[in-house]
Amino acid sequence: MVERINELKLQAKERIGLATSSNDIENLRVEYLGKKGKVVEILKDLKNIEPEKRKEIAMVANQAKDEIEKNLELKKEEIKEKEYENKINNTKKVDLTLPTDLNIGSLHPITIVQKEVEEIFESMGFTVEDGNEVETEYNNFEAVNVPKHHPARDMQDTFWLENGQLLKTQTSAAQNRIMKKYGTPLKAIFPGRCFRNEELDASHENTFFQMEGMMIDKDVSIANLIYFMKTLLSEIFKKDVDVRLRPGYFPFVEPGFELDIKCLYCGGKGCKVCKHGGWIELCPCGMIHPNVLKMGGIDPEENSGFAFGLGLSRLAMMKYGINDLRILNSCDLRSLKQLGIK
Ligand code: FA5
Repeated sequence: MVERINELKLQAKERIGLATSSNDIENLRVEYLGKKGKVVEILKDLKNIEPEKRKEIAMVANQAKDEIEKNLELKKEEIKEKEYENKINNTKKVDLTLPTDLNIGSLHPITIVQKEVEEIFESMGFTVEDGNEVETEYNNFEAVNVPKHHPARDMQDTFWLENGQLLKTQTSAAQNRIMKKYGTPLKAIFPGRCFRNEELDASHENTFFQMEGMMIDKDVSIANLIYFMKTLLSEIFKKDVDVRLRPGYFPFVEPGFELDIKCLYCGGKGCKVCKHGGWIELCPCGMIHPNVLKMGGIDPEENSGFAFGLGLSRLAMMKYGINDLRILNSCDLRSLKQLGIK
């Protein structure tokens, strides 16, 4: 009987060696180790063996069973690997490094301008910070010195959420959080999407981009503010552009200014872009109000600073000579092509 068992073991080994698929392996497993398999058949005959020899033969049979099991397992793994390799070899290969002439899209003009402005300010030591789109009423208004019922709130018709929060109307909403996070000295810009329930026209959208900037330290003055604004505009437009600074009122700055740029679309003659005034409001700014510094945890006796709220969408509009801001939100790829952006 031991001979029969050894023969069976050898036969199984040979046949397992010849198997070429997972199916073959499964069939062999059933044939040798299944309930009605060859190993069980032999074990059935144990009852006909004298009891003294039975134990020894049972041991040989079990060893044979283990060995067949092990061989099946090893072959199964080998076949699996081969099948995987074949699958990979037969899959169509794509060379991701090949050049393509497909129309694969590009950055949005506002994003391009935003990146440019970020680089300019980073080169002057400013960090770029993030703001939220959903904001608390406190951050958007109260922390920038616009308490409830202040008439300045009327200038920003706001989208309120049912939970009492709002879609931020201005990037100034991040001022308080950033002052508390970094303290002084502080040099930061924070771009972001803003939302207002506006009457739409060529220079007003309900969803638009601003870029806020703040510099706070000892002895920061209006001269610093004008220097940074001038550097920004000459770097962006790569040519001298006419700007004017006039007094402007914002509760969070004192004194406050409106920085206007001569309409690059009509050269200042007046058109629908500049509402026939020849100038476009681009970047209100001013010296940060002491109340705003205090609310941000900064001592106004020791420090001063400037803040500005650059209209990024309008800047992109001027830079690309677009005569209607709404084109930028239109998702019309033809307009990108016209701007020379592929
Ligand atoms: C503000 O939003 C102030 N937070 C800016 C500021 C910051 C002042 C820090 C002082 C210190 P204003 O509402 O004017 O200000 O908006 C700022 C700029 O955003 C505008 O000059 C304009 O360029 C742009 N802007 C405002 N409303 C719209 C709109 N509906 N569509 C497109 N651009 C807009």
